[in-house]
Amino acid sequence: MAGALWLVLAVVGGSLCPLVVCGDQSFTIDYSRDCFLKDGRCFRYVSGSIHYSRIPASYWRDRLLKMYMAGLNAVQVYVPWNFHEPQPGVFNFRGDHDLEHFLNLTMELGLLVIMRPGPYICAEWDMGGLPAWLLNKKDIRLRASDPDYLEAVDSWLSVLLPKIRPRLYNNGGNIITVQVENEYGSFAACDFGYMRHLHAVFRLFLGDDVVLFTTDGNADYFLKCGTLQDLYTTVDFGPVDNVTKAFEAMRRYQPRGPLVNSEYYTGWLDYWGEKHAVTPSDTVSRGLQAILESGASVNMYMFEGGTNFGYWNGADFSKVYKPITTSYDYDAPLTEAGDPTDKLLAIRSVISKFQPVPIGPVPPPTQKFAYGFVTLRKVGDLVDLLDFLSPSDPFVTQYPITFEDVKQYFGFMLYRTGLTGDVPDQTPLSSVANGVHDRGYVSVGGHFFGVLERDGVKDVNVTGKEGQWLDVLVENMGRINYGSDLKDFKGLIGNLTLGGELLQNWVLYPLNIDGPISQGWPHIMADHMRKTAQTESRTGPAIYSGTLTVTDIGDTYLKLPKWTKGQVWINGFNLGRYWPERGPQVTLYVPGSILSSSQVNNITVLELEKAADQLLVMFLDRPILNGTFVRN
Ligand code: NDJ
Repeated sequence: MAGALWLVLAVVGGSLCPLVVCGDQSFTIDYSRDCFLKDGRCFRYVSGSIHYSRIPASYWRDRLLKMYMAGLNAVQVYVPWNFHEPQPGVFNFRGDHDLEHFLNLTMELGLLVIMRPGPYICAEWDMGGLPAWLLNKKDIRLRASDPDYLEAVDSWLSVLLPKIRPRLYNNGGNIITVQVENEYGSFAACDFGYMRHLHAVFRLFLGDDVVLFTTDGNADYFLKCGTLQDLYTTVDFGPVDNVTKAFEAMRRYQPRGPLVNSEYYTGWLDYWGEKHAVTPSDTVSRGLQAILESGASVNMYMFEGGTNFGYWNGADFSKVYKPITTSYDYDAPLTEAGDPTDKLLAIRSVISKFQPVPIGPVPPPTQKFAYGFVTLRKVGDLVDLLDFLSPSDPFVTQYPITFEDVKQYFGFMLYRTGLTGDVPDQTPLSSVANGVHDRGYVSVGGHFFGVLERDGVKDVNVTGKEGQWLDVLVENMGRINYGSDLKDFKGLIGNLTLGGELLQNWVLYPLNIDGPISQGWPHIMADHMRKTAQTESRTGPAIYSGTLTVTDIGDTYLKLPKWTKGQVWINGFNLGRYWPERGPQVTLYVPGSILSSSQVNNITVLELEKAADQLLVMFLDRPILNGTFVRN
């Protein structure tokens, strides 16, 4: 009942134009009055960022409705290229990737849209949204006028932008503006030819009258390389920045037109091994008030952060490699699970001082369940399951080659070589050139010895006998998404030595763990087919499984007490990485949409280091994102 009321309000507040042409709609810029002109009237947007790729599709409407009820009149949306083009020329716009469905919902709910098609988006997303297959050409120059890069970009934009064009406001849709690239001024290449090329392609596919814009940090050294004639300049800045100064910087590059902060930070991202980032609600609302008082349009980044499911998290590089956590809660006004917070109410009350907000309560939090404990059992050590997880022929190579070399872009690959002599005493296995991207789980003869870590542990001592396998399971922890190190090759990108001796003659097993698990493995294996775990050992990479039965379905949070690090799937859906030992994130968000009340729910865990003695996991009704953290 209450839901129906919100919907009516939403439609009344929004555009009633269908997707077909609505001739009287126009969205332009009035340079004499320094404002956007919507249907001939000065207009300002108060927007929030939401990443559809970080939310299950069945929850999109719920999150958008809450954003509408919070008083926003627009949402800002990145399109991650690598989410839609997993292989060159192979596109995915289905299910959780159904961009057009998401855009239809924004339209139904009466929200305007600020599109950010990249092609680079940053966003703490793997490689800033660029597909890792671009690295097939090792010397490619990304975000620059490299012909191979431009060819891939043009091919992608020729698929994406025609989907956008009929949805532009001037064509009867709800997309008011479109961003070209993202914070290009923060990137060292400073290639105006590249930006001009993108400008031409955007114009070709979107037409001459849509407002195209750029976004950059609010300082000359960013704006210098990020702005381009004929693209409207906007800036980004957070609650602690000086609003006047930031807009003065924008004005040096965009003397007339509306003031815009394209990314006003409501919170911040988290790294594994660092403190959970929190931005107090009063700091956010005070800064927002100052922006709105200046007459500017604003987009709040993030309004709903969501989750880095699967392997989608990015990483930053500042002196060392710093991967982003699975949760992208961002301390945003809507939590990772889409629940309204005090920050949302404070923001709504600030907005209401400047423009009407919809009457009626913001929808309540969705129901959460503490389903309790589940005991898992060991399926087997990973190296004993290669028939299932790496069915094709392995690669044989004298020296290690990268994930990209074998077209394995995400997840894990096993690097194996035989010991050429006995190693009776503890002997260092070393990555001399810091070449483990990003973590290598080391075993000899099935016995686990430890972890090599990029920018961290360079040596692990091992012992073994001639002829035994030395296995290094390498994990890709997410590609760098910001700065000049975007070409972040994965795997063993340099040689390993054992006691100073260079290791050669490797056999590489690319692992496709998600494939079998999404088909129901290992749960569907008949019991007599199930290889009972060869060892009861709790250490080293291994698969564990269990089931959860529920009668009522809701969201829940998975905690893996005393487990160390790994990846979890429920009913074949990859929930992401857990790493409670490193922190600060302790629980994983489990959307109720992936659970079933009519069948058992299959839990599969890949534990990489050491499982908990009792093999217990538990489902809580609240998240823990600010647990203790341990720097590497
Ligand atoms: O445009 C960027 C956005 O996509 C701007 N940000 C955001 C931070 O959430 C996000 O990546 C920056 N990120 S500047 C880089 C942070 C490096 C410490």
